[in-house]
Amino acid sequence: MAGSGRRALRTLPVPAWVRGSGSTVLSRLRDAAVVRPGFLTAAEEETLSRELEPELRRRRYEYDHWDAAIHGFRETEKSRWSEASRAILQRVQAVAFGPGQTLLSPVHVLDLEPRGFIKPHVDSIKFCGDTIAGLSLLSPSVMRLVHTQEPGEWLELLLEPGSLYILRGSARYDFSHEILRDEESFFGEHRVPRGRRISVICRSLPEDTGPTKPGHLLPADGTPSAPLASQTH
Ligand SMILES: O=C(O)CCC(=O)C(=O)O
Repeated sequence: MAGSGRRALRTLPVPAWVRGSGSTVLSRLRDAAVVRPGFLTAAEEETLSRELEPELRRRRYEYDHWDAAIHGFRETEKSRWSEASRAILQRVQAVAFGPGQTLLSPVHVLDLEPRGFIKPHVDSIKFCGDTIAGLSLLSPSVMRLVHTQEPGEWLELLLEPGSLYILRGSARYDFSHEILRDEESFFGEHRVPRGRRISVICRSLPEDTGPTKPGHLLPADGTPSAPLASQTH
């Protein structure tokens, strides 16, 4: 985003990375939809990107699958990480997840090309527990959350490169989330131009089921959908 817009946002008295339809929803979701800007140092961001790039480059971007929740993406599920990256993921775990929560393994890595976007969806409760935590790399983006029953209630999260977002509880269950396409990528009146974005997403396991494949979604209308990922695995 433009440097001047960024400076202006930093001066706002409310958390400048989260905006919403009203003070009630903002205060209700204060601990349920959290953005930690600058969670990664530039060096840590570089470590993750460099480690992910060769795996991602082997895959092709996918478009317009008939019921896909994502457009213009490639992805991988990664279990083996370098020591440096493991240390970063452990920091995510410590900040975002409680001691009683088990994380889904492997970690989901999603690469959106500049025109790529994620449609509104609620992660399936079959495959994902109470908490989703994502690191954003390379490009800023805007994540929009909309209440599934009260569409007038919404939040927007500004996700800058190096930031961590956490969705838990009501933000994860009662609100759909999406990553806006470039043409719609505004945080309030601030344009947030989209480039290629990589996200590294950790999820807790559903409390009462065993490990299973990550990335399965329920669209905002509640209809069971295809995996977040393509049908390819
Ligand atoms: O790329 C992201 O950070 C969001 C991914 C997403 O929507 C999801 O994992 O359900």
